[in-house]
Amino acid sequence: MNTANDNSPRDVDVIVVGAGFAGMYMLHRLRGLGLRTRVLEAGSSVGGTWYWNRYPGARVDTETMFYSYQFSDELQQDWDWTERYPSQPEIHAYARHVADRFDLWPDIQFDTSVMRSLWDEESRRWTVETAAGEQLTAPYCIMATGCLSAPNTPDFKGLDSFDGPIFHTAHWPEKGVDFAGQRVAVIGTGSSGVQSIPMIAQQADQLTVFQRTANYVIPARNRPMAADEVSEIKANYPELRARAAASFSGNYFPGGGASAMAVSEEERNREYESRWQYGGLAFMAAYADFMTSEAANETASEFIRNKIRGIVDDPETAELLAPKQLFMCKRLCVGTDYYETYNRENVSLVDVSETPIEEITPDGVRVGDTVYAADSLVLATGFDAMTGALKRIDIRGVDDVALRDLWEDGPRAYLGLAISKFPNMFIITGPGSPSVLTNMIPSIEQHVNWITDCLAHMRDEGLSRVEPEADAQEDWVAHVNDVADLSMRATCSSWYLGSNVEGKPRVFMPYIGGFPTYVKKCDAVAEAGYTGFSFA
Ligand code: N01
Repeated sequence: MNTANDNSPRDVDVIVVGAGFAGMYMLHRLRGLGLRTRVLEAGSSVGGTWYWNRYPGARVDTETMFYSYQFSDELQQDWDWTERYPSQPEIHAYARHVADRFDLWPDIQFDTSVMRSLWDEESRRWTVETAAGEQLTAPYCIMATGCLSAPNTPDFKGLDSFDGPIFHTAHWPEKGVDFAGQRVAVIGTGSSGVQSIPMIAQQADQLTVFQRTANYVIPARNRPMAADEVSEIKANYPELRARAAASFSGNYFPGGGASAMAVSEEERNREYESRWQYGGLAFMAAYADFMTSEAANETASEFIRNKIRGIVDDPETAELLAPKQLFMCKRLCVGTDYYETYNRENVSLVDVSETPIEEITPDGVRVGDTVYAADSLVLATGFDAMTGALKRIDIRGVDDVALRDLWEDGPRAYLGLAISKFPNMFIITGPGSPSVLTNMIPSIEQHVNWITDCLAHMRDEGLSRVEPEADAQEDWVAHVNDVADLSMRATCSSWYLGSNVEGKPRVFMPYIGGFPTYVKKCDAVAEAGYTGFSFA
């Protein structure tokens, strides 16, 4: 592996920040345009989220035959996924395979955190500064920094005083952790907690889970991929990918009904049961009105609550695990033996919804007057989603305006792709694009393709500066908010809204108008000569 280093050129055509699935594909496409590119990556390998999130049980919850690149038919035909929902090591191996196959390594500089990115109008260049003080310049800067990449560590009183090790699921030690014989406390019951809790429970002597909000967890039904199933999907990839692209979330789910209220209770429950057995996120596609009809939503919610009551032996624990908020309002979780884990004698659940965690003490977690003893603490407390990774970099555009200040009341970006006052800068799957509400890899590919086309257009037209017009951006932000207001998804506390991070403005960040509508809009903008962008 030969990677970019201090001796590589410092002045290039494009700087890409991040070597996850977005940064890798962006590099590949930029090379195709003949642009000299340097990718700066904080981790020590490619893969982004699939490099950092190495906690026990980490695996994707989108069927991986579809959670994969489609830009290269050879790649999708050659690569064999072994499980319906591959684990982090397998996805990371896939990322490394892509880097090998397309010879990406020489242009990626690892262990390099970007601290600052400054626009200079006179030279029309970005200067990007790393934590080591290195400076690189380029006319274009592309932020492939990820939507869920800035870990959120709540400011628990006394956290530093804890005597044992503290692990964040999003920053897990590469060599793994052995919890054998230990008392472990896990804080957080989102997707990361849901996946890691059953695994930690199998190892630890005692596990105490601190739950602030119960989540809906659908069984994954993970299994090895059968050879004939793989070959059938591979043979039909173009058609299946097209079907996924035409669906609201860019996912391949078995189709459902228009309204849960339009069918009898018996029929509805048959549908729910079949999706519960099928497993995974496809449960969301049972009926189209879960986010527009409270009554429809309640039927799915109650079905799942009853499942929990049927699985969990202790009725009090079952009631604590039964979610109170709308189904799908928070990101739906997919798990393996999640509810079953609470039947183990070494696992206990502490509800902190009404009495919050007071402090972390040297030997445990205090809630009210009780200290729950722990030797190790696991923070499954999620991310400063969508804006965190960008705001943690000091990005300055025209007239030295700071992105952090401009976004103080919430993110504003045109199509979630570019930001007014930040010329020649693009963001991949930024706020205001469907991103986290969709299958991420197709969404990444769509953005990378769009940016590549825009850069090719500029080259062909002899242009060297692009920036969204302020009015077009405001119109798009207003549209994103209007669409969000139509959905009940924006009504409960969730990281989509920023409500998991103290002090973060409450703004529904992703575009909830659906993947096909969004793609059409982006294509129309490009076909009309990039309406809403000004060029020079
Ligand atoms: O983070 P989360 P995550 N005191 O924000 C709790 C993707 N992902 O890392 O809900 C007590 O969902 C917080 O409580 P509450 C996926 O998109 C995918 O689990 O805010 N608790 C919550 O329970 C996912 O949605 C995969 O009340 C506190 C938890 O910490 C997204 O990443 C796997 C607290 C955080 O849950 C984020 O998931 C993993 C406090 N002060 C992640 N602060 C797959 O593909 C926070 N919490 C399967």
